Amino acid sequence: MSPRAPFIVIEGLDRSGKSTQCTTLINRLEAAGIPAKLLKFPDRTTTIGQMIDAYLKSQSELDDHLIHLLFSANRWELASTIERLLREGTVVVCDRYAFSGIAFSASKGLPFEWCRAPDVSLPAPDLTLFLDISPEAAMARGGYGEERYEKREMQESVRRIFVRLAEEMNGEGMGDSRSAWITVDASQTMDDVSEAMWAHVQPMIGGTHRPIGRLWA
Ligand code: NYM
Ligand code: MG
Repeated sequence: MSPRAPFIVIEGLDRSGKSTQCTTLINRLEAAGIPAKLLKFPDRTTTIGQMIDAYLKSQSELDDHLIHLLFSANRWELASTIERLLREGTVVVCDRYAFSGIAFSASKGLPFEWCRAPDVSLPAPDLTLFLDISPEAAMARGGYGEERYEKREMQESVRRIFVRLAEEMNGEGMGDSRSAWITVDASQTMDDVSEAMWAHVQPMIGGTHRPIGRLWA
């Protein structure tokens, strides 16, 4: 049986350089002759994604629980596509995933375990690269935009929860989740960040015979 491709998630605060680095990573994979597909959550193109987009732009008001479930549902919409791509040998790079879901909603005061529950059993990334930057440094990059959550205090709380998730993902008792979490210093130059990311991705590009894991299952 031919190996399946790895599933790679990029996480980080707003303005951590995630989107740029995701594109660079895809280009590098393709230059190495590896089929690769970039997905982004929220995926604002679906019907659910359009509801999320309107909420983020403050064009609609939704209960905190409801918007959390919509973000999760938006991942479940793509879950079978992710699995199919991996089995076909296409590396999937995801700009944000379930960790953003927990970090942002728990920062609004929803219970951590409640936030995790709807994402349990999603396809688990083989590698999560967390682009870590302080909210001050992120703001110095030209300030936050107009969307909900793009505020200093919110970003500080989100970062604390990402750090908690990092400890947990690398700790004992993760069962079948088996997802390596690597923190990358995102305050470095763009080139240094992409080099640091590539150093972790490059060894995986040959694929794996490990079955696709299930998040927190
Ligand atoms: N966000 C993203 C959440 O609150 N929950 C989620 O599950 C996901 C995937 O959406 N501030 C938040 C984080 C961002 C916002 O994402 C929009 P982006 O990557 O800035 O388009
Ligand atoms: Mg953003």
